[in-house]
Amino acid sequence: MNIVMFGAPGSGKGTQSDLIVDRFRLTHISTGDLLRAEIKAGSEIGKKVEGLIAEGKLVSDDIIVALLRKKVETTKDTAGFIFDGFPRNVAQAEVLDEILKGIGERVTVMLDMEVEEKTLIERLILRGQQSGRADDNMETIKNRLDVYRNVTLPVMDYYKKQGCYRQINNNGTVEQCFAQVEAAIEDASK
Ligand code: B4P
Repeated sequence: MNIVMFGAPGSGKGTQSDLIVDRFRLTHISTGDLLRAEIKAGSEIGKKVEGLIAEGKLVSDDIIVALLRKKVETTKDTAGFIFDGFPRNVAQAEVLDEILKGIGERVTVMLDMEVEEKTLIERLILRGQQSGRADDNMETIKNRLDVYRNVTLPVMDYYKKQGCYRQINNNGTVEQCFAQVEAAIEDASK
């Protein structure tokens, strides 16, 4: 079982991934978390990506693919992966297929988290106030939404063509969303 969590910034990919881990015992890979860990550690990669993330831009495919590949190839004995925040463009989607093929796997289901834009912005602003995350401010959120529309949205068609696309409505509560997520995963695993 390999799940791609897809959606606009703040659509709940990370929140639902944590619940999926508890219920289905999969390995959670959040590319946003991997990058924030590099920044916190003060690594060369962290120094390269810090400014880009604060501006709401995507980091380069080279950097993100190397981090992801290492994480997948060094994880042993797992029932599968949750890819949270990856792929964010079609080139990354193609690389993910190639990495999974290398370990005899494929994407089982892609969960597209749909949230109204007004709600997305409210949730991200609230998180920014609570956590101090550098990219959760109005100006950066606008940039992140532009990148999502222009660069990330075509990934949806990529998975529709593969027949593994599922839409999830996350305008309600976390629990209402997870009920749909759980049903979609159970359906995909039949
Ligand atoms: P990410 O860390 O992936 O951040 P995100 O898309 O903003 O968040 P997510 O959708 O997970 O929202 P969450 O559950 O937290 O990316 C950050 C940056 O890293 C990117 O801008 C980019 O620069 C870089 N990056 C990452 N991956 C990359 C890649 N593959 N290629 C290039 N660059 C990459 O939810 C948000 C908030 O809403 C939370 O506070 C949560 O509590 C709340 N919430 C969720 N569901 C709710 C609900 N139902 N009701 C009320 N609140 C809810």
